[in-house]
Amino acid sequence: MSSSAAHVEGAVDYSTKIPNNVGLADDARVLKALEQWHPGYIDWWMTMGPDGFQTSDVYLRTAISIDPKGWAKFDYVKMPEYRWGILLAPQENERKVNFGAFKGEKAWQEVPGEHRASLRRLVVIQGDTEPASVEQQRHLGKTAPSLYDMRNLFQVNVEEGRHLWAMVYLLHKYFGKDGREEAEGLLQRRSGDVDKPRMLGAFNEATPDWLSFFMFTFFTDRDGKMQLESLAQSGFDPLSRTCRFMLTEEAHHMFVGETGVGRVIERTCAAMKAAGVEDPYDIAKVRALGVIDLPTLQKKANLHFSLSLDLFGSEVSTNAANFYNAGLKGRFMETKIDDDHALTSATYPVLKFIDGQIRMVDEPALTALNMRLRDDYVKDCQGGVSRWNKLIEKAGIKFALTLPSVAFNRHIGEFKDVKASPDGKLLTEAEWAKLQHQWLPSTDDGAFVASLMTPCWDAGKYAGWISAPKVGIDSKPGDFEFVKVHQG
Ligand code: BYC
Repeated sequence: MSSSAAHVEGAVDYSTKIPNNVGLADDARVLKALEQWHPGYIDWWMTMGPDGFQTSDVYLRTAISIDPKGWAKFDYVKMPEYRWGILLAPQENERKVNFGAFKGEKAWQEVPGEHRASLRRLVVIQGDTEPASVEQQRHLGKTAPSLYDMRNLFQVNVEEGRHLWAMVYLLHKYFGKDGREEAEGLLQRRSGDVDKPRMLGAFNEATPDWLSFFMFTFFTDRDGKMQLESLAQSGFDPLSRTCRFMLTEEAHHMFVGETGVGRVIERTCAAMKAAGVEDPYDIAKVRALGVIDLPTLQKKANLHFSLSLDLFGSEVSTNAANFYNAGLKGRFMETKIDDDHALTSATYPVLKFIDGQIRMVDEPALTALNMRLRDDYVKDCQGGVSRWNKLIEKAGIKFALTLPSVAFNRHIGEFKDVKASPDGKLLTEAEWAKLQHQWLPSTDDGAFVASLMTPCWDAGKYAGWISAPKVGIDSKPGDFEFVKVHQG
């Protein structure tokens, strides 16, 4: 039996240097290409991955199968020894192209020639975000508020690394020489670098503290979810299968974000109650308790939400229309939508800036696909924000977090040239300059949050600004040593 038979059962073949369920042992060309890419990746991981923890033993989850129930194996691993691999969801025999001009055709197992450049671009953009986020988060281990949180950070990081591998596999397997060059480029660009920045805006921003990390994993990883859901609809079957498996990992990243912010809220509310502080806007009093005031949480949410909205591109986009028409990138839950899946005559309401006003106008549904995906995203975000508000309500504090207007603090699309308040009121440049720090984190806010970022690495202990989680990872008890740090 060939070793590739393993992937039929959904198990992962560990016999090659690169664990996989795509039969790499029988695909000498791609195996060799990936083995040649491997040292560059490790070099990138050692220089740009988690700073200071490469020899630590981390209680990590590794995928050993793609079976939804049985794929996670937990054990202590040194991160550079993590088995990054190529994992695709199982192939569905009768899968079709489900939307666009080629709807009804058999899903493609090879890249359709005329859409090669578009497809490569989508894969490269997706791939570029993965190492970018690891770079953005590389300093956070040093200020981890607990070993539990540190472990979650590193889990997210190794999985983003694996998502990079997933895209690099597609590039090597399906895009020949230019695919190889793009795979190299993914190791060359750097988050925030002036000369060779990462491709999308939000991935060049700093993640200076743990509150930013939690907001990032809540808001920006959720863009990841929406984009992966859309790519999982792709008529190019290997991309669809790759994204479907990535989505199973993405869920944990958003869990880290939502529960992370939730635990900050719980701790703040508990400290306020214990000290008899009722006014959430009495920032000095709340901060004096060593916890993060709720208005600062709102500012961080405003920042990360608006940066993440930019990741959807322009509301009206011919790129998006072309991707859809070509069967490359669908809508969120495409196959569950009840319409013709061609969108040649449909319209969709789009919020635009017209004659000095923010107005809703109908646009052809095909060009409005970014807007539609963004609407789905906003709904998804709102669910999490409402859950946060329940925590505040339960504590009896009069405060509610809100999502700012989609016109607030934008750098891409309809609203990039206007200034608007979080409630969507248009402002002059002067008003914006005066008021922006009421809505976005100021230098002082940053310095205050930074002042709380002192490491807390005793097993079972948590920094004073965040509460303990309800349950440990892998049902481990509260005092479990999630990371054995061993710093020299
Ligand atoms: N920054 O028609 P337009 C994730 C460019 S996150 C810089 O407006 P389009 C993750 C655009 O490339 C998900 N440039 O937009 C999360 C185009 O350039 P060209 C990542 C931008 O193309 C956390 C021009 O503006 N995956 O996985 O319809 C941790 C006009 O484009 C930006 C994807 O994004 C920006 N924000 O949509 C780890 C999926 N926005 O072609 C991971 C793949 C637009 O004129 N990408 N531009 O040079 C796509 O589907 C689309 O490319 C975009 C943009 C949604 C990003």
